[in-house]
Amino acid sequence: MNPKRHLITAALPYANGPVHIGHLAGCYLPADIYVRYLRAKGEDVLFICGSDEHGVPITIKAKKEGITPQQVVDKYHKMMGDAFDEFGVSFDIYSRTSKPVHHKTASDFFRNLYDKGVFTEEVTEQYYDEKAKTFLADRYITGTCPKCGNENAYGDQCEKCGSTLSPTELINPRSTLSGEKPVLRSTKNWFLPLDKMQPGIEAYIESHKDWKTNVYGQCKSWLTQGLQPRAMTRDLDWGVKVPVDGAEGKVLYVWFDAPIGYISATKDYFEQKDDHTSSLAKATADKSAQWELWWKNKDTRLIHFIGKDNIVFHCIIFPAMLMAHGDFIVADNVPANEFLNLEGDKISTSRNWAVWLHEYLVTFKDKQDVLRYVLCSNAPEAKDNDFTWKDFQAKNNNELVAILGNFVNRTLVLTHKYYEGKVPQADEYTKGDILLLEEIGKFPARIAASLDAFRFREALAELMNLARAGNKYLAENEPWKLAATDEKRVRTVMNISLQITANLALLMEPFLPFTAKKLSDMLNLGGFKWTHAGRSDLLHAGHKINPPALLFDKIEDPAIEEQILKLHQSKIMNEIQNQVMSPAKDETSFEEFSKMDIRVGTILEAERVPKTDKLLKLKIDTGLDQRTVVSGIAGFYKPEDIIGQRVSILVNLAPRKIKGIESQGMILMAENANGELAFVLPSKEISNGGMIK
Ligand code: B3M
Ligand code: ZN
Repeated sequence: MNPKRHLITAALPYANGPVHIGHLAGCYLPADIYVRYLRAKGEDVLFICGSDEHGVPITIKAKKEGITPQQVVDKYHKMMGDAFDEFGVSFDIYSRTSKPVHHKTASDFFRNLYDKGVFTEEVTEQYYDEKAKTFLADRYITGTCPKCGNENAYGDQCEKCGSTLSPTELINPRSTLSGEKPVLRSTKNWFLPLDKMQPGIEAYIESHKDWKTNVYGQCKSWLTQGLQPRAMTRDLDWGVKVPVDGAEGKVLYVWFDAPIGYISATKDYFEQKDDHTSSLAKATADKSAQWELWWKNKDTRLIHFIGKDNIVFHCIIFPAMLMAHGDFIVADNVPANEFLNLEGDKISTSRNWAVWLHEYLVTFKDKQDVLRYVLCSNAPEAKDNDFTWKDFQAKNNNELVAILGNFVNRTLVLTHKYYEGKVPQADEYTKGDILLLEEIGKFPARIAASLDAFRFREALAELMNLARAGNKYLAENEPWKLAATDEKRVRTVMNISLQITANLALLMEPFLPFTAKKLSDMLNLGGFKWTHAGRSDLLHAGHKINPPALLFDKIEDPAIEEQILKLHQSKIMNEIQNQVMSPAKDETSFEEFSKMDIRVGTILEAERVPKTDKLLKLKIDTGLDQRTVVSGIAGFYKPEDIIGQRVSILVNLAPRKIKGIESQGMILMAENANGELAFVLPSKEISNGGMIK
């Protein structure tokens, strides 16, 4: 298509917690880079986002924090909006789904489909809490997992074994609201008959084989399994009320109303600001005509940036809703990313395993672009990826400082040193110069091709290649060596280096907007845009540039160690909080306890017990003797690592045969919440045979 305008949406994040690096890398950063690129090219763009303020995630958070759902969304909507702002995510509007304009839009949309007879009504049995007098969303029910026996599984999922569950599968279900056993009650809800809509959806997906493989593949797999009707209403009191008779106590399913949030945010934008520069929009004074132009005109290209867990909602359910309505365009592309992990572990708000944007800025003040750079260069575009602090430091020090910053700084410092900050006139170009200038001319199209294909890592890598080319050019020509002997050549080399610097300033803007601004200001580059990049006459001879300042500086070890320490503390806090305490044992007497002969000893030899996973055969010096003990620690310790290890050993335990070996005693081990074992040791050096009492 040859679009007249681009409507870019980024997933509406739940307003139930601050923004972390996973959010940024998954969806907001690529969306922002793409939007900045389109704007730089002079395209007509609208960049839409807002907080998703409905659904069970919000009510659960409210319960946890002991405040109302409204207080939850007010708090986090503000925090999230501020964080996006601080990191340069340049939404045209950051709206919210608790606004009246959204309630009306979503409610009207539902009513439109209802009046057309799109929904089917179904009565199903749902768990009801008789004490709290409410139906229970899946997350409000806990019970024993039928698969692994975990006593704290949720109605939709067991977090211990990872199984997807339905509430009725739980053994011994309990309501988290009252602790009571819930009862099944019938309730009527409205379903979107996706089964009947499958052919239309299928045709839509098939016409988009150009989508990213992960996105197209997931859609295909849903279609192959066969779409099922899905309830579009819920028995819940937080959300958009279902606008039909007989629906008291019901709200729209959050995944029905949230994507409509893109439409209401667009309306909100035009209500707040009626001077958008779209030529057609300007011509129409009528506000509704303005938002409708963006949502109903076939010349609009709609693109949803999301994370992979939202694919089905954006590629199947929302398009099905839009098609059933009939007035709207559907997405032309849905460039979903996979997930970003943190130091090898899944990012989690509830486990506080995250790097929060607002906290990042406390340590790394004014280093927004460093994070943007690291997250983009390591973006989980085709598969899940890992963020580590060591890698963050390496990318800053070895790439931003050593390549980009170094090239720019050398160029600007020399320009000031030799020419008092005035761009020198180039003399004759060598063959090499001409080749290089030709090469520079190709960068914009190359970067653009990657961006057009939503390959942001590749685009950023190209940008860095331009800086590399600059460094190579300086290194090969060594203007600092020629300064005294070949004044003409130095002028040419410096002129070309300055042109590369100016090109970098233009081309980096979508990725590193803060640095681009800083560099453009240093170069006095006003007026030039992305579309001018590739040229070698951006800076005319005599053009005055400002004194240089470093674009990036080195990040030292202590700052990184502090971040790693913070994560470790988080992990320990989680362990403590999640520890399921074994109940206290029955009382015992001192006499009983005194019968135990526990000594300090040392492991002399260790080997695996053949054909077992867990057992090690140990030879231990107990101070009294040397004896053999079979111990179930092979899952945690390698034989070769524990020779010489001090231990505590129960020496008067009756011997018994384990796998044909006589075990003469037992090593004492401590166990943490994850079932990991550690040796129990005296806090001071006590020699073998020392008693533990
Ligand atoms: N709030 C889920 C999420 O934050 C959901 C996205 C809505 S997009 C319309 O991942
Ligand atoms: Zn389980």
